[in-house]
Amino acid sequence: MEKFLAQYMPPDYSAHGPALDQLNAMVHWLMLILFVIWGAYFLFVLRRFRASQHPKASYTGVKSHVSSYGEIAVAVVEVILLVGFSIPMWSRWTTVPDRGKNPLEVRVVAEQFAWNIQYPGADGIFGRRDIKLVTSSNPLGLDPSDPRGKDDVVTLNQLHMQVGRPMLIHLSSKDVIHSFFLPYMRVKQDAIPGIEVAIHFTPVKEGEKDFEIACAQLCGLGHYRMRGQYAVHNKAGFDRWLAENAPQKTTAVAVTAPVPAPAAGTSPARSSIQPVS
Ligand SMILES: [Cu+2]
Repeated sequence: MEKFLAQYMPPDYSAHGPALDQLNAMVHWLMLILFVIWGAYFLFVLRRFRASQHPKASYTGVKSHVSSYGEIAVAVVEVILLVGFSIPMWSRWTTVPDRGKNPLEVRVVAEQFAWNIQYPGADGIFGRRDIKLVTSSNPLGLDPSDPRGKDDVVTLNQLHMQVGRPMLIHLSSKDVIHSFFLPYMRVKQDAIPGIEVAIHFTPVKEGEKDFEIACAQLCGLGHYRMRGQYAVHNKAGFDRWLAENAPQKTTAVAVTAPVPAPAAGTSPARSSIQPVS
């Protein structure tokens, strides 16, 4: 089943991906078994209670307690699934990697129709953001007077990662609900206005070909072109990228070139480099 499904899935580049694909295969098996059993039962009932044998309906119904026991059994299985599997998995997913694992922290702020991405820079601390400072040339509302933000790297639709290093993404949205989808990383999470959701995963293979950030939530007329790219580098490659995109001494925030260029008139126009002072 897993091999069969893999033909229709993008290749897997993340540490948690194989477990997720296995679960996907298990759910497909379970659904297939349920489908066959219920389908057989349906056919049996159609024949057993056909109108030619039973011209008059019985209004007394079943007298035994078999169905009650069946329902209790289903409830017990569901409690086991919830307490034994779902809650531990949920807690694993919501426990973010601690500082000891040196995660690469990134802020991703979705908007119609782009992904704004902020790296904390050399000091490892994000600059202050204020919604009052958001303009078309400062999409994240970064405070230019905050010294911690001076070294922050801001990109549009470009996410760069380091192989083997956990990613910790703080995801939010400026306008409507979007969904941050990295198919090769087996990551999908809604971006919700007013809420910052932390997601984490570890890319385990280098690559960038066909890596696309997709918006998986119909979010407006330009939804189809709300795309970004991401790349997984080795350490040297990632450090080089970060150094190349680090802001100049005179520039508080550097923005790498947007790719693909937004169509005219449908998105706030942005220059490729945006000095904020
Ligand atoms: Cu969207």
